[in-house]
Formats: sequence, structure tokens, C-alpha cells
Amino acid sequence: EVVEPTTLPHKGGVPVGNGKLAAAGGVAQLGEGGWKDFSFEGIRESQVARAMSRRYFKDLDTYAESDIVIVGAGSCGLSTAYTLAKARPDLKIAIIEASVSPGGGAWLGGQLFSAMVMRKPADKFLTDLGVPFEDEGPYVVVKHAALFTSTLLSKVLAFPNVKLFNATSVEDLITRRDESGNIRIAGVVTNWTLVAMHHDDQSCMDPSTINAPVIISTTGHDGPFGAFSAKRLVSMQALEKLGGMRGLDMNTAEDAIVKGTREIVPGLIVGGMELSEVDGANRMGPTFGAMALSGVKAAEEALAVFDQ
Ligand code: AHZ
Repeated sequence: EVVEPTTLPHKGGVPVGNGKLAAAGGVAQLGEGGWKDFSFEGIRESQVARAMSRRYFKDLDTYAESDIVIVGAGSCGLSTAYTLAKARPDLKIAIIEASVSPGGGAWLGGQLFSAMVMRKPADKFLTDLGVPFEDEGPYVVVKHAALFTSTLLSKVLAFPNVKLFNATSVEDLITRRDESGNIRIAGVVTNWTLVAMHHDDQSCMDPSTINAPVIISTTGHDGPFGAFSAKRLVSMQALEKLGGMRGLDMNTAEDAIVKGTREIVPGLIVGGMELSEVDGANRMGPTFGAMALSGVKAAEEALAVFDQ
């Protein structure tokens, strides 16, 4: 039952302020009469609960069959989502991010510094995105990594064909076998991360699923959560072994990650630093151009799978 705000004790008053912000334009209505009589429109608590839960469960229903699932919303996963959603508004794209906060390691530069470095030609991605940078010749610098990540995130989330399920982990991969017995990845197995963290001390917390013809895994290098799909492929014997990320070498690492971004087993594309664990590629440390351009390549690889 929907309760009309007019039946509520606090009927919304006209917002009024002290006029100091009137020049700012958007809040001009707040500029008359002072804050004494200020009041929000009335609401019942159940309206808030229903506004959120109805949409979330509709999204779960809509995206249970997706066209593309991106696992991990770090700099590579978000760059992938941006490129795909912009190119193909007809595709349904689900992003699954284990953490409450999307963005992975891209909220800061190296060693908790602020600025983000990208080597050219990744400046083209920044220009397309509308993120300003300082041009230092062979590389560019965004004044704060959070400016890159928040801009990318805001654009990705604004696409009507993208849904981000954060605080949600991919726990497993859905597999099929073709006539020759070869494995194809056909979706992901998900659970709320807080549930996934308690499998050892609670029972009967079975997961949910999303079917999709293309999965793009960008879960970062190995760590408590990272390299998820790569490690799972090894344990299910779809990949012989992990190459193991090698030491830091910016020049070789960035080229290798971009060029190596590809479909590892049918239906599963791996990009970003997760790929270093598959291929035994070097790490690049705090230079993020390869993450953006691996995202672009992952998007292209995904569309190629689609066009087959
Ligand atoms: O929370 C993880 C992070 O946001 C998420 N993730 C990991 N496992 C997951 C799972 N289900 C859902 N099972 C999962 N989400 O994946 C995201 C990975 O982001 P990231 O920033 O770690 O990886 P990236 O490849 O996008 O960027 C790597 C950035 C690095 S690491 C590095 C170095 O170590 O030298 N250099 C750069 C530029």
C-alpha cells in the first residue's frame, strides 16, 4: 500500500533560505525568507524501503540474463564498461563488484599519493571521458586519481544499459561443455560479499546466478580477492597453471597487458592486472594507461565474440 505524502504529519513546506546562494542559480528557490520555516516534503519510511527494494529486485530480475558481465569495478573494469556501454546501448551490461566502494585501486596514485599518471596514448581515453590532465610529453598527469575514477564511475552509472551490483562477489563461474568436451563459461555465480565472507561459520547461504554469453574478468592481481577467475580456471583445470605476476617493469608491463587482453577460455575475457597472473606479465606500479586501454581492448574482444 502506497501512503500519499499528503496524509503524513509533515507536509512539505516551500524550501526557503537566506538568499546568499541565490546567485548560484540551481538553488535560487532557496533564496527567500530564511531557514526558520524550512521543511522537506513528507515521507513515510516504507516509501523509502520500497523505492530501494523494488528497484533492486527488478534489476536482479532484469540482469539475471545479461549480455555481458564485468567482474570487478576497478580502473580496467570501469573502462571496459564505459567503452562497451557507449558503443552498444542495446547490450545489457552487469558489473559485479565485491567491495562496497567501486573503483578498486584507482582512488589514489602510487604510495597513497594523489596524482594519477597515464602514459600516452592513454590520454585519448581521458579526452574522450572529459578528464583534464597536464601534458608532460610522453605521459600525462591527472591532478587527482579520484577525479579520473569518479568521472568514469559517474559516466558508467548514468548509462541506462548498465547495472552495478556492488557489495556482491563472484563466487564461481557457470560452465558448459561443447560436443568436444571443451569448457565454455556461460555466466557467474554471485553472493552478497558479507554472506560470502561467512561461509565458514553459517550454513545454507547458497548463491545466486547471472547467465551471460560473455564474461569479462578484471579482478586485479592476486590478493585476498584478486585474480578470481584466473585462479578458478586453474582449480577447474580449464587453465594449466597461473603464470604468476612478475616484478615491476613499467615499459614491458603496460604493453603486455593491453596486447594480451583476450578471451582466455571461450566466453571469458581477462583484462587489467588479473591478466598478469595468467600470463606471468610484469606489474607496472602506479601508471594507469594500460588499465584504461586494456578496458578498451576487452570491450572490442567482447564485441567480436558477440558478432561471431
Ligand atoms: O574488489 C575488487 C576490485 O575493486 C574486485 N574484485 C576482486 N575479486 C572479485 C570477485 N567478485 C567481484 N570475486 C571482485 N569483484 O575487482 C576490482 C579489481 O580492481 P583493481 O584496481 O585491483 O584491478 P585493475 O586490474 O582494474 O587495476 C589494477 C591497478 C594496478 S595494480 C598495479 C601494480 O600492482 O603494479 N598497477 C596498477 C595500475
